Amino acid sequence: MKKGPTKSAKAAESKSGKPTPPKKSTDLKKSGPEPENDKIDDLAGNKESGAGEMMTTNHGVRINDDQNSLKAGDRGATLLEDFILREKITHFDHERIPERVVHARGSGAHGVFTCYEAIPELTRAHFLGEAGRETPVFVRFSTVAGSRGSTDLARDIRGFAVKFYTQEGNFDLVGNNAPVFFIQDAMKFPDLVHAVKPEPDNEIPQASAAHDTFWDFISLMPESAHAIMWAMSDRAIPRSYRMMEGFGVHTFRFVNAEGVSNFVKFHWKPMLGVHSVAWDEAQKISGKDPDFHRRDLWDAIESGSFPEFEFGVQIVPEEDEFKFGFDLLDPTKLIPEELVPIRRIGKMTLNRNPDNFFAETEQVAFHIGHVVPGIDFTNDPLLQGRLFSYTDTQLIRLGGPNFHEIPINRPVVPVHNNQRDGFMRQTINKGKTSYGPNSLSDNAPVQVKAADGGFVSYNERIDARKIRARSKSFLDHFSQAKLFFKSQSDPEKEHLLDALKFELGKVKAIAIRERMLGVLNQIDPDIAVPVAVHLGLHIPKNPAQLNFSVPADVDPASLESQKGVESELKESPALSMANTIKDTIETRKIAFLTADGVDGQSLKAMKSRLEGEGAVVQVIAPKLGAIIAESGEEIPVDESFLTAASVLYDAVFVAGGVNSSATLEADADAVHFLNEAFRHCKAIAADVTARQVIEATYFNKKLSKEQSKETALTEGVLISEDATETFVKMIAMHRFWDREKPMKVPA
Ligand code: HDE
Repeated sequence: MKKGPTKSAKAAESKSGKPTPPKKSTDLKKSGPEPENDKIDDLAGNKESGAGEMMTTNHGVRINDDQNSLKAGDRGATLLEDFILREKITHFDHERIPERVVHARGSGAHGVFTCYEAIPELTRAHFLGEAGRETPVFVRFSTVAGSRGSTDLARDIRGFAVKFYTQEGNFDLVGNNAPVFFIQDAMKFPDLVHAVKPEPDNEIPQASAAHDTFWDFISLMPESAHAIMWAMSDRAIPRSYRMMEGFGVHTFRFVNAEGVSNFVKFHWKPMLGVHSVAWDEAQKISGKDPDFHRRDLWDAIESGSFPEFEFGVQIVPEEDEFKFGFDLLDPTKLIPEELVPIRRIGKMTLNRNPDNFFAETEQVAFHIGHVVPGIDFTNDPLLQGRLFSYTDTQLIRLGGPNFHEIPINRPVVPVHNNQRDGFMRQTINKGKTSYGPNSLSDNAPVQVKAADGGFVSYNERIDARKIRARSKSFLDHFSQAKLFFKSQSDPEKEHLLDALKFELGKVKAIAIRERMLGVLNQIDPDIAVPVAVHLGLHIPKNPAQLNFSVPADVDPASLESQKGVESELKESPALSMANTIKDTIETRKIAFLTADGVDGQSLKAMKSRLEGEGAVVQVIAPKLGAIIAESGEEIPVDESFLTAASVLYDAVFVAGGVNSSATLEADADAVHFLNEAFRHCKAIAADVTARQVIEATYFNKKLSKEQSKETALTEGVLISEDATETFVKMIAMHRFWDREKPMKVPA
């Protein structure tokens, strides 16, 4: 991760930013002083409000009075003639556009992608063609089910969409933070989304799958079993957008200059590791700070701690298409990393926040069909359906066929074709010809040879009958769901079971709960039994034949014997977050609990050590302003116990000082802060003179009698004269999940 002032953001940007489009005589004069605005904004004539700028109407007429409407006398009726008022109100009336049908809640960032090494043997894509080659990107992270204003911490899959502004046009990798999807065929997508969205009669619940219609659908769609495992796992409550993996989900194709194709799965690997929060914590964050992920992303970039993700590919040669016990075209299956290792071929660094949320994050239009030469599609039936949906949805959401002209969607290379007119057309095309072939303009624009970068679809042989069907190779729905569960650490398994108990516990219809137990039992009785016990139900002995993924004329029972091959792996360690990166505390937020009389020296020593490692420290006290240290020095306070909450931090330090400790020990909010941090398995350290504050907590009696630096690394609590080194290690471990169940405290 790069550290440093915004200067480095600018430097990275000017190296990597989009090339300035050629100036046109019609361009408006640029008024923003920021150099990065040169790239996208020039053509659009965008402006940043600056000192001394004169206010005008949208047509450039200078406004003399922006306070009063035009009236018939100062106490009279408003006149229809007031074109300034009407323009202002009309614009306001239309300021909201339809939100995305799914993925409505999102946050964006600009960045740069850097290629590690050329891979011409795999793909002719120019942006992957040279070590060190930089390509500007825009990323949008999102939740799926909730509305635009919903909470970031909903249990949900996260969208992970990246637009690469390459020298050969835009490439959009529109992925998720889970490698598999709920359904196998695009035909079922509207049903899935209708089921998960708030119920149509009362629009309840917001941003949550924990309701009858979702589980009704899922219980009838066994192909969703694997994705359900991911959605019920801690992956669905990430600590940060900066700490999640991203997946292209479908199998794509790489195609090289000779036209040779390999199958490819795309991956994003976060440099800070993959981390999550606790479910109880997620629910509380949703109230304390529903913008938690948005704020986290924004703050990290503002502070110069640029989020970084490595770009990885799994390559499967064409001849190995049928080598696996699952179908590469089935989007409910992943390729275990243990079978096909991930090759890391580049890195994405997010180094600039958007200037305007609406213009960029809201108006960005991704499309799985935006590919560049060297990247191509497979026949995954979900992928194929997506190829239609994305442009179609932009037509209604962004108001017409010219959304590609919105600055955030423009390629950095010139656009020439015979498409014209339509709502909101920005380009002023000159000349008489808008057709081809033509002789009046020398046949321009001309087609481009493949050798000169023209896109040529992969020459796949197709020999088939027209048919509505599901391939038999798609019908094993449970092997990989089981593989996922078996590969989790014990705490992860517990969390997944708790999530199922919670979600199904919110379902009102007993028949749906029971049917779902039948499905879970087919994945693994180790899942179904504990969930059934919690629900107080029996697992159905003969689960109904649930395969609805067949046409009306086929008897689902006839498919029983057509299950796919069991996964060859019993476990895949790469699927567990327990095996992620745990060697950095960069950007972790640490709460320092303090009060008047604090030992300023020990506080400062700890603060500078943690900040030196890239962590963010905030001083929290009973009230805002400043605290007076033992020495009489004033130490500024960042948050009070009223404005802060333990769920917004990764770890807690109780600073030393006799008076400060006495105050904190007696302050119920301070003690609650600690209890809650403990319940959520966070690292806690206290100066030795603050022992009494720890003694006031519920968890004190659960700690080992003989405490040491060793017990600190298993229990996650350290009381010491010199806590710094061990505390850094404890924070880097992220959470002490193992203590969660045996040492649970009320908080
Ligand atoms: Fe999407 N999806 N999707 N999707 N999707 C949209 O496009 C759709 C699917 C994903 O930040 C929509 O512009 C269909 C899989 C992301 O702007 C819409 C099908 C994956 C985003 C749409 C799928 C995704 C979207 C809504 C099944 C993971 C947010 C607004 C055939 C690989 C992009 C929009 C952003 C958004 C359709 C399945 C990822 C309606 C029909 C699988 C990250 O077009």
